[in-house]
Amino acid sequence: MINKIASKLGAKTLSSDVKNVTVTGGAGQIAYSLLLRIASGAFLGPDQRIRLQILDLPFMQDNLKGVQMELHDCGFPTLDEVVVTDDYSTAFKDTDYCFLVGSKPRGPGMERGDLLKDNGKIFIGVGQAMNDNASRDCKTIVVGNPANTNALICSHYAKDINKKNFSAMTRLDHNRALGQLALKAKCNVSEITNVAIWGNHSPTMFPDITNTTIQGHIARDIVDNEWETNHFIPTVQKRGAAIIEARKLSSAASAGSAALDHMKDWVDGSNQWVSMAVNSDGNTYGVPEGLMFSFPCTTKDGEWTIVEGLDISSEFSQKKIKTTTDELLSERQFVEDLLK
Ligand code: NAX
Repeated sequence: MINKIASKLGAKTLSSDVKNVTVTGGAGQIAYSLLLRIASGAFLGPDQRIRLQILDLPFMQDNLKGVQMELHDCGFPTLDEVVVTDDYSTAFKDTDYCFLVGSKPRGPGMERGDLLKDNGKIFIGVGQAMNDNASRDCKTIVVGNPANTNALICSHYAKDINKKNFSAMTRLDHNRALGQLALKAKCNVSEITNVAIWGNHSPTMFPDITNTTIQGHIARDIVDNEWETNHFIPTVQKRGAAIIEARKLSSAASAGSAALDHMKDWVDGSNQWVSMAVNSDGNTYGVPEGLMFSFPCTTKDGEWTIVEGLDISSEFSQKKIKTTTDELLSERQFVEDLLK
């Protein structure tokens, strides 16, 4: 019956199984664009039936019902069910994929430290709920800021789920870097390879084009050092603030799109480098063990692998990687009492 309906709507045969996809912060602006794309099949493909399990705070439930109504109104054949809730157990029940977007925004006069602690507490609850309810293979992206340290806290509390299944989003920074290079070289982003974002999703991140090629040529032969240092790197690092300045709202559609790219490439594999913040094993590029640190990665068969053997020995690279590493270490120290 389902497949009869699906073929009427132009879809191929739908899968017999249903994948559960959790999105937190479901009434927020990133989720608004992300949910529609997940539901449409852009994440798991046009044949995979999905159940969306969308979480937001109790006082956002009316807004969330509106989102649920819109999802029903799209008539996506891939969308089996839309559950909206403020209950963590319901949101994470048997979930296969988690997009952790929900978090408290930084308010006026709020220090970064306060944000770390307030949002850190949210991710304790999320980690525990995942541990109690989610599939043991559940793949997770943390989008809510400070994303790297939130992911660290979440994975700490989801103690029965492999740390390799947790990540934080630096894909937006990666995509921003691609966008800037394509504009500069007047080419298509698909003609650019081997871009890397190292470290934290914050202005200390290091967008690195040491190994980048543009239309098959070494990027640094095409763009000059002055542009790289004084335009490219600061533009990528401060793009979030520039979007707020222009739009009077923070990045939303591009953030949703990057979260989808990140998860899709993780699940499907990618023949390109992707940047994702993942658990450091302490043996890679001198990054201390246990930090959620953005590395250039490749993905295959549902697994990410850090690209190894890159030369980061120049004084320039070392300085940039140290700055972002030190920031992540200080963030971890700040939430030390939450990691007991
Ligand atoms: P919004 O404020 O529009 O939405 C956030 C939603 O989360 C709200 O509906 C809120 O009620 C909900 N929420 C808060 N606490 C929650 C909890 N404990 N459980 C469930 N839901 C909860 O923010 P939006 O623009 O969607 O941004 C979401 C997060 O993404 C922010 O932390 C933002 O800083 C972060 N970003 C991260 C990016 C990255 O590259 N890693 C880039 C974009 C974005 O800035």
